[in-house]
Amino acid sequence: LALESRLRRALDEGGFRMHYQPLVCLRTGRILGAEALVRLAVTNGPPVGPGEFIPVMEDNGMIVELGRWVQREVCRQGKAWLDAGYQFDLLAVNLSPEEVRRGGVVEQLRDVLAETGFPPERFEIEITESGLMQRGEDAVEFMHQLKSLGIRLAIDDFGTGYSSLSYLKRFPVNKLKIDRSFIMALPQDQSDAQLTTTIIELARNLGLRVLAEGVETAEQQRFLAARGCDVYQGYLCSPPVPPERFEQAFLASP
Ligand code: G
Ligand code: G
Ligand code: NA
Ligand code: MN
Repeated sequence: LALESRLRRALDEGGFRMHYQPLVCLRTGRILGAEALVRLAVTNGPPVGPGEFIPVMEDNGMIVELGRWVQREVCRQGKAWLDAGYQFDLLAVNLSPEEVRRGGVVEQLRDVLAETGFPPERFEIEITESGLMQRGEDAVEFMHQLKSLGIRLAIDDFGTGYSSLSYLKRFPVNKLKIDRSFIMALPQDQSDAQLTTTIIELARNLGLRVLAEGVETAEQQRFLAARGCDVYQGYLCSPPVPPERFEQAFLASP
């Protein structure tokens, strides 16, 4: 089946799944929650990751429908975990700039939160730095609308998108996620070590939480903890896993 028809069918017939990657507190080691990442179930064809199918869905507009499903599924799952007595601080989902451009996201999220009863203060939206900077002034207004729902906002892939400091000050965000490309070569690479240290200090000076993506070694974890980074995410703890696995391995038993 051609990729586009496979994606259409997956939307119509429940062929998408969410996986959850733990977010780990660098001070205490506690699991704070998860980033939810979409997966295409392996039926009718070879495995295809979101890095491949998200751009296709952005081009043909299916991203709007996928985004709605992702938000509803994560809120539904999160509410079920809370109702079962599992504790966590937050679940995060990605929002593509193309979903934002096509409109209706704020209303859609308001509906999903109301419908599922998931507490908005435990819901985080991740938007890439480049996606925000493309939109300039509009992004400031859009983020204020999202904040008015009571949710949290994170800037994803931070360090890759040329945010001006003046925008950063005006974006109503809670967290910076340092892009994995800066973490990869830590602690040996001098310039990445400098950059990472500077981003952590910048976040702290602005009163923002700061998370390091793509942490794979204990050395990287120690480097980041020593510099006051709040949270990490990466294979050192776990790759993204199915909800049953996340619940069993990472959520405190109710
Ligand atoms: O999980 P993985 O590393 O394969 O993700 C590849 C890319 O797909 C990442 O950039 C990630 O942000 C994006 N992605 C994963 N899940 C979602 C989703 O639910 N919505 C959007 N818009 N992007 C996603
Ligand atoms: O673009 P975004 O940051 O939303 O995407 C997260 C992506 O990073 C996912 O595809 C996830 O599978 C991947 N990822 C998560 N942790 C690690 C890691 O420790 N190493 C590498 N190489 N990739 C990771
Ligand atoms: Na992300
Ligand atoms: Mn990222």
